[in-house]
Amino acid sequence: MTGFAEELAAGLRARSVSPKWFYDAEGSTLFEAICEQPEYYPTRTELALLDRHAPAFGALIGPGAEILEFGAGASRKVRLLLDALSAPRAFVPVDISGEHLAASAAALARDYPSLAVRPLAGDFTGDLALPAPAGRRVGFFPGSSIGNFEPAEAERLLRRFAGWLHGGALLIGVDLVKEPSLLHAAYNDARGITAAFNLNLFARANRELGADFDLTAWSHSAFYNPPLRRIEMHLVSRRRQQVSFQGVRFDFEEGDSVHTESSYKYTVDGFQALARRAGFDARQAWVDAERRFSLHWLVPTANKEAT
Ligand code: AVJ
Repeated sequence: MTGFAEELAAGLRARSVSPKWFYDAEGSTLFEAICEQPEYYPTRTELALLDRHAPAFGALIGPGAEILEFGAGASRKVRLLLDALSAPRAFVPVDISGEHLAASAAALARDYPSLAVRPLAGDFTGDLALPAPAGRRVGFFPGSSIGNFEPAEAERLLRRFAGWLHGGALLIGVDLVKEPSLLHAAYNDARGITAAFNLNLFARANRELGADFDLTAWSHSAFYNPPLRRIEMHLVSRRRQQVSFQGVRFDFEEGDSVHTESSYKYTVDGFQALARRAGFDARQAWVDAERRFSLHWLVPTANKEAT
C-alpha cells in the first residue's frame, strides 16, 4: 500500500485525515481555483502585501540569495518576490505534488534564465534532503499554510525551519483572526469550489486506490471554531454507509464526520510569540489596511548579526 492508502485507512478509523492528501494534480488545480474566488481573501491580500512591500523584502533578503519555498504550488507569489531581488542565485521549490511542481518549476526556469531552479519533490514535514545552499538561504512559506498545523506542531515545524535557515531568514504569510462571517464565507464559496476541493480527497481515493466512495453521499462542512481560533473542514456522511478499498471496509453512520483540515488563525502578537518559542527573532510584520492577513520576517535567533 502507498503512504496515502495507509494514512487514509488510519484516518478514516480515527475520523481525521491530514490535509496534505488534498494535493494531487486535481486537488492542486482546485486549490488554485479557490484562490480566485471572491470570498477567498487570503491570496489576493497576500499578493497585494508582497507587491506593496517588495522593495523592503528585497533589501532584507539582499543580493545573491537562495529562496527555498515550502509547499510551492503555482509560482505567482514567489515571482513577485524574485522580481524584487538583486541577482537571486537559486530557487528551491519544495512540494508534495511532484507533477505540479515540475510544471511550475519549468515555467519559472524559462522566465528566470539566470536563476538555478532546483525543484525538490517531498514532504517538508518529513525528512528532506536539501541541496547545499547556493547563497544566503531565505525560506518563503506563504499562504498561511502554517495554519494547517496544530499550534504545537507549527512550533515544531518552525523550529526545524530555523535549523535549515541558519544564517538566513524566513518570510512567512499568516492569516489573521477576524470576523467569523468573513472566515465562513471564505471556506464556503458560492460556486462550491471549496466543497469540490474537500470532496476531492475521496475522489482521489477512488482514482488511486480503487475505493468506492459514493461522492453524492458526503457533504462539505466548514465552520469557524472560535475557542480554538480555527476553521475546520469536514466531510459528513449523509447516510449510513460502507466504503471499501484494498480489501478493507469502513462503516459510517448518518452524520459521522471525517475531519479533513484545520486552518488556524492568529493575531500578530500571538504568531510572533509562537515564532519566538520556535527559535526565531520576530523582526518585522506587515498587515493590510483591513487587518486580514500578515507577513512576517523571522530570523533564526542564533544568528543575531543578520538583518
Ligand atoms: C492551505 C492553508 C492555504 O486553509 O486557507 C483553502 C487551504 N482549504 N480552502 C487554507 C484551503 C480550504 C488553505 N491553506
